[in-house]
Amino acid sequence: AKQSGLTIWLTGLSGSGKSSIACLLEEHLLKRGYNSYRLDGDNIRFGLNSDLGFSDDDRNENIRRISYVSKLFNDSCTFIIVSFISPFKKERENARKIHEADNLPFIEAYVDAPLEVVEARDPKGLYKKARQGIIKEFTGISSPYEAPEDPEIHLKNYDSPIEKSVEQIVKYLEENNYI
Ligand code: GGZ
Repeated sequence: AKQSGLTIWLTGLSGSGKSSIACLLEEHLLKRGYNSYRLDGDNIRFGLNSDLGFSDDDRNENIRRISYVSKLFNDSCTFIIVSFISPFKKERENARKIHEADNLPFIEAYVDAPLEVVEARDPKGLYKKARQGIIKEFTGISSPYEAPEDPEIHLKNYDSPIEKSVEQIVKYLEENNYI
């Protein structure tokens, strides 16, 4: 049967592993023959959304545009994997509404890693700069992160290899007959 569209929406702090999970998941789905595509900072914040920064308003506009772009891809029967912090519950709920209004599955996956853990990782030194006040409005330090209360998928594998998180998502997709 021809696949229909769906969106897997990863949300979580900077450094929680969203991008790595998204890459590996995309690879897995492509190998199994599903048309899949990732939306992340590299292909959205540097292009379509290059006019946006990290104020609350700009983050909301970032997520609003991404919601509609992922829905458009869904309309063309592509599995979309979204990986942005998407810190605000209201905007994530709006993304869900935009999908569900067209009967497109919206699967929220919370990449749950404690601040202490991601701050200790700090591969790009961003948390350090945020603590020093060099980067303003940094999520988790000086800008809020509103954790999902009832996500479809709750990933708590921050001390395990990312394969484990990907397996958990794949299992969810299989159990719900999406793949
Ligand atoms: C949070 C920031 C900020 C601030 C730059 N706050 O680890 P990264 O570098 O590669 O991922 C972070 C990314 C977050 O962008 P998003 O588009 O996902 O955010 S949102 O959904 O809130 O719109 C980080 C970098 O951009 N970055 N400044 N102030 N992250």
